[in-house]
Amino acid sequence: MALQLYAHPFSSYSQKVLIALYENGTPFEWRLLSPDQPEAIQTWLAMWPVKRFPVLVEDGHMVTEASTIIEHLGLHHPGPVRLLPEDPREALEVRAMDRFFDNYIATPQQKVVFDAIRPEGTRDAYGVKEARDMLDAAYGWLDRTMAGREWAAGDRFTLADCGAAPFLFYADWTHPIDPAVAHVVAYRQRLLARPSVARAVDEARPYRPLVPLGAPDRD
Ligand SMILES: N[C@@H](CCC(=O)N[C@@H](CS)C(=O)NCC(=O)O)C(=O)O
Repeated sequence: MALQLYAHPFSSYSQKVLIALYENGTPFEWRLLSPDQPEAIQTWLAMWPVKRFPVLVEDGHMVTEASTIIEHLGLHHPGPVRLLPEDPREALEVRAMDRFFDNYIATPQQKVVFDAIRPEGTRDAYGVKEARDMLDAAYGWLDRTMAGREWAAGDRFTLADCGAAPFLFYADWTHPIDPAVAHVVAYRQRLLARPSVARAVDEARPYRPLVPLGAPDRD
């Protein structure tokens, strides 16, 4: 049975999985989580009441969390691009970088965006300041780390880059990356030039006006 992906093209975590699928040309069926597809939304909410996406379904089995989905694809649908190295020590570095991008780029970026769409009077200025400080700290650390690397964990594109691409893409909209952190700027550009990433970015273009704090006029 086909893989079914409950996701949305403009969502960063959905793009993380889409990039992995596109890297290996893995076929799948879209289950678009959009208001005009209420059946997909109902099925997804019934399966995963924490209301987070993407979710992958294979033969009735649900796989949640973007990183786990990508590991699942590597185990059950391997392709020419191995996104987790076979060597466990190398795989550990990939997982460490993947955690970095989820926890210290995507999480504070989402905090700033979700705060902006809260009703007036319920905003969390202190939390937003903390999130922006976290992004600055993360950009600084990443700049030093990427000084000697082409991709997040070394010279091969991996799971960690699948997340880095959409997270740095949107983080730069939300909390602009200072040109002084030149290795981060260059890495973001390398990611955008990768065909799998360019495809995910292109598919999200029609939805750009919906992204809060977005910069629809630039990549
Ligand atoms: N830990 C989850 C995070 C997924 C996530 O935050 N997805 C966002 C879309 S990019 C979401 O579900 N947002 C819905 C909401 O916050 O209500 C993962 O790794 O997949």
